[in-house]
Amino acid sequence: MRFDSLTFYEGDILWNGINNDPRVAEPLGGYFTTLTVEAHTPSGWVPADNVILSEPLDPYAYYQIIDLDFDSIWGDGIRIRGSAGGTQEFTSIVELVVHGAMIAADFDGDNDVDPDDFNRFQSCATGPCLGPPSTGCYDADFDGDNDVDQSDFGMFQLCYSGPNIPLDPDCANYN
Ligand SMILES: [Ca+2]
Ligand SMILES: [Ca+2]
Ligand SMILES: [Ca+2]
Ligand SMILES: [Ca+2]
Repeated sequence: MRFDSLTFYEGDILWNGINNDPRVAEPLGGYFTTLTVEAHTPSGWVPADNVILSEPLDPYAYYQIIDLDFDSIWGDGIRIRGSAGGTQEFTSIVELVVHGAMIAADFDGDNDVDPDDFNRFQSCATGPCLGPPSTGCYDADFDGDNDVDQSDFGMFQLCYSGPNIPLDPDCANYN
């Protein structure tokens, strides 16, 4: 799938009494000094380019909520990585919200619609009114009528781009 941005929710930096109130004492840990974004691709974890933080990482701030914007990146997983600050070198996070889009027909999430994706589609085909699709194949039922048949294939064809040729994100707008 395509990842566009994420939101990092920092957790409790007073964890287990290690830190005192950061307004009166320098935090011993619980914060990142750097933050990068990586997507999992067929060639491993790849860093996102042009990551922009909505506010700077601040060791003295509790529960920071930071939006990270970056160039769209394709993969089947996403993670943040960073260096831990302070002598205790721990970090804290309560939630990570990821924004992106599943492009229908690009089943393997590599930003094209090619024979690899077709093989997946074909293995899911049921024929007209012969649904429901088997487990794990619901995303091949593009028109949502509980089968994977010629009408779904027609939609697949609209999105076909060829190997390593970027797909048209609007091909998914079938309605
Ligand atoms: Ca693909
Ligand atoms: Ca049908
Ligand atoms: Ca269908
Ligand atoms: Ca491909």
